[in-house]
Amino acid sequence: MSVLKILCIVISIAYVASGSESGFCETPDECTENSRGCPGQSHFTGKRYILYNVNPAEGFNLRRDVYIRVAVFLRRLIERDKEYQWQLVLPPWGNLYHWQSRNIGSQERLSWGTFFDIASLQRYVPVMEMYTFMEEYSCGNREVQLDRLYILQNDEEMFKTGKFEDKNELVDCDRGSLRYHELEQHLYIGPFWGYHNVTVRDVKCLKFHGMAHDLSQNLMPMQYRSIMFDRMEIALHDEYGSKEYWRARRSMRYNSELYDIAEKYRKIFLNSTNVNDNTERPADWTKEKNRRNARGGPYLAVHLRRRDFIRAHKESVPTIMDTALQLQKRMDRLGLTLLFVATDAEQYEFEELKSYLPQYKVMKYVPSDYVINKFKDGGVAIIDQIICSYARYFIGTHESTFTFRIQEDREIIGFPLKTTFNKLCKTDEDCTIDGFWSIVW
Ligand SMILES: Nc1nc2c(ncn2[C@@H]2O[C@H](COP(=O)(O)OP(=O)(O)O)[C@@H](O)[C@H]2O)c(=O)[nH]1
Ligand SMILES: [Mg+2]
Repeated sequence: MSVLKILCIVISIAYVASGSESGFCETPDECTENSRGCPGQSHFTGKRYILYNVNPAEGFNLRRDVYIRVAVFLRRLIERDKEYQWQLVLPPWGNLYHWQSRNIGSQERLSWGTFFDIASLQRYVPVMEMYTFMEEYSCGNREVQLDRLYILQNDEEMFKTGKFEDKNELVDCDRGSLRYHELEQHLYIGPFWGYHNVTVRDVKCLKFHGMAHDLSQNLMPMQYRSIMFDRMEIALHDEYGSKEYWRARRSMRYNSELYDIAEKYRKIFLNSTNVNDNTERPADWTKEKNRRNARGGPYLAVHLRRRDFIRAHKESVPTIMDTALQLQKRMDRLGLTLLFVATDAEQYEFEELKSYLPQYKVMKYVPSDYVINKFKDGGVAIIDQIICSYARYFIGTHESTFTFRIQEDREIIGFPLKTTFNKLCKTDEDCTIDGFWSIVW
């Protein structure tokens, strides 16, 4: 037995004796590396880390949905498995297709704290920012080496035949198309959110079909301390729309400064305050209760999705003129004269919309330099979403996940259903709603 191995066992025993979780020591190298860098940490504790990433083409609001799948999966895992302390590492935000503002600094490697309230998330499952993970995991070393990465892949055959069944099968990777490359044995580099000091020992391709919890069979915590799943959007929800889904969703409170900015804007420009609008909420989401008596500020909010949607959803996206007609009709019926527009439209489209609605006050949120520099395009979009979520009446865009997240927030705040599940239609005639995505408490 080598000296290193003996050293390893001695340290292991010392930890068991001192009351911490029994550890393991796979290879002498890892053991000495870690014990040198940071005594009393890492391999000898029961901490296990799950990381994930999503297809680069996916937008911000679908990514938020993927988070819920992972969070519910992790929560269930923690309930079942008390042997390890499972931690979820939050994938930094960056390089999203829609984030096109220039001269506001880098929109890469943004922490979750930029957009969300981490303490709130932690009331649902133990999460940590990537930078915290990197420090903790590598014990202060610069290099971070993950143990294993699974790249999830759809089973194309199932999509062809339409016969879907659960699958969790290791397959050969098509190395040519992989975004991860083997530099040497046990050393792969890849697009780890732009962190060049992150590598992984082992990459496996996994043909997967099933719910997120089916992924647990791949964790192997006796062997691996850190596991990452790429293309996590392929895993399905364990509990879509259940009480557990909504608990995870409710834990996704935004960064409190974003609420403050939206609140100030509502007060100044939309004559809207939580006290007047019956939209006060407890600071802690776990204390929130089922209700349907939120009133909302005296404005109609519309989410007007344009740009890529004009082409991708031709059959449902109206012209600006048809949008104005539908809005006017609804405003008049409700007796509202204030219109808040959240949109990714070009400025000239917004001007066109306003020109059709001269009888109303039409508002759009324009961030200050401070706000756009600090919170970037993602934060400005959230401010738009918050303002929409406090309106007396909301109209969204068909099939937009940006709209879905607003509807969910309104469900949580406690609005009557009919004030929330409304959408713009191609023309005024074919306006039927698709049903309600109601909250479960
Ligand atoms: N500020 C702002 N940004 C928007 C609005 N609508 C769309 N966007 C931007 O465009 C992106 C849309 O992509 P995504 O989140 O995938 O939603 P979806 O494509 O509508 O389902 C958002 O994440 C925002 O960056 C809006 O009303 N306000
Ligand atoms: Mg999208």
